[in-house]
Amino acid sequence: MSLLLLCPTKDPQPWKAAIAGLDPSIEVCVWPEVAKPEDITFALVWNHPPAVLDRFKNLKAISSLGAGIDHINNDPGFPSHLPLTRIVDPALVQSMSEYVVTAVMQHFRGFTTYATQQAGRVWKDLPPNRISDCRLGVMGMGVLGSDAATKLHALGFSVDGWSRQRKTMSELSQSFAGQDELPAFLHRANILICLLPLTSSTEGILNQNLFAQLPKDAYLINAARGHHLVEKDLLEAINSGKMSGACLDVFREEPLPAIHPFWQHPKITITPHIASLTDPRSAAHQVVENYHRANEGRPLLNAVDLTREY
Ligand code: NDP
Ligand code: OXD
Repeated sequence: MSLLLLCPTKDPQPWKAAIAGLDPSIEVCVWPEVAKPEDITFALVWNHPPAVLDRFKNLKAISSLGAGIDHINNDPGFPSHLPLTRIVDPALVQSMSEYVVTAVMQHFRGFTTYATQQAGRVWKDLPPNRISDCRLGVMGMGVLGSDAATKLHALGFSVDGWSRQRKTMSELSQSFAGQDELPAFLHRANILICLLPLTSSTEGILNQNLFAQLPKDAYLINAARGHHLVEKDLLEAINSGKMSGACLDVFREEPLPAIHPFWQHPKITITPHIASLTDPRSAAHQVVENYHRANEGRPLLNAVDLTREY
């Protein structure tokens, strides 16, 4: 029995150290150096090459290294009969809320405009904003969205949420649910924050039709997945003056190609998919626990319901 780190874009050393610190008896292999593929019973996966997973004939379960599982679910070689788990971790939640609060505040306090002014040595104030006049709309009220909404509410913002099932959180001004209530949710969102999983229902959801339903000068924060956004529709909405800008952490192609128009756009802030990075020091515990559970045929922590795709 061995645990495979199948995460070519991540440094394996912190994971190896964290796993060894919790259980030194676990044999950890790092892709592509796998001497005995038949020994692999559990795989921790991130940005893996497609059609590799089905080479491990004795796999009992697969874990995403992150909260999202779309990268595994969308792999045609994914052995979908196997249980799939994802990371649910307080450190990941905290880090995402920090990102979202930062992105909201930098827009709300005009820091993007002041950065442009600084480049031209311009000393000019923007009209004051009142926090109570700025309504935020959080798309995706799961583990990450609900924490971000709570922290933004604590700062004084009016926060709405949108999800499949209605929520009963006192921090929300209103909880909107389902496709039918999406227009009402959008009509009042001055800042729209996307924390949805990427599924067949949410792919391309941030498009021209959606932007048209937002108030004038709305701002977009997308920290979910690049494929939620129709990039040319966002450029059009910003360049036409309909939207005031965007803060984007995720892109259809990552790394974002050097020629991409987002790089130079004065109203778009870009971060390189760092909104919330899984920290092995806190997340390895559930991976080790699931490794043992999978080998012993016990129910897994943070199992994904593949029928809903998240
Ligand atoms: P959860 O599964 O906990 O929450 C997903 C939320 O989205 C739920 O509230 C769910 O509704 C809602 N939802 C799903 N489908 C729909 C739909 N069709 N219509 C309306 N609402 C929908 O996920 P997390 O909060 O843990 O993570 C969200 C995503 O964030 C991840 O999938 C990942 O892509 C992204 N992410 C990005 C990171 C980054 O660094 N940029 C880091 C970590 C995650 P309901 O509650 O009713 O089920
Ligand atoms: C995740 C991510 O899904 O980092 O955890 O994108």
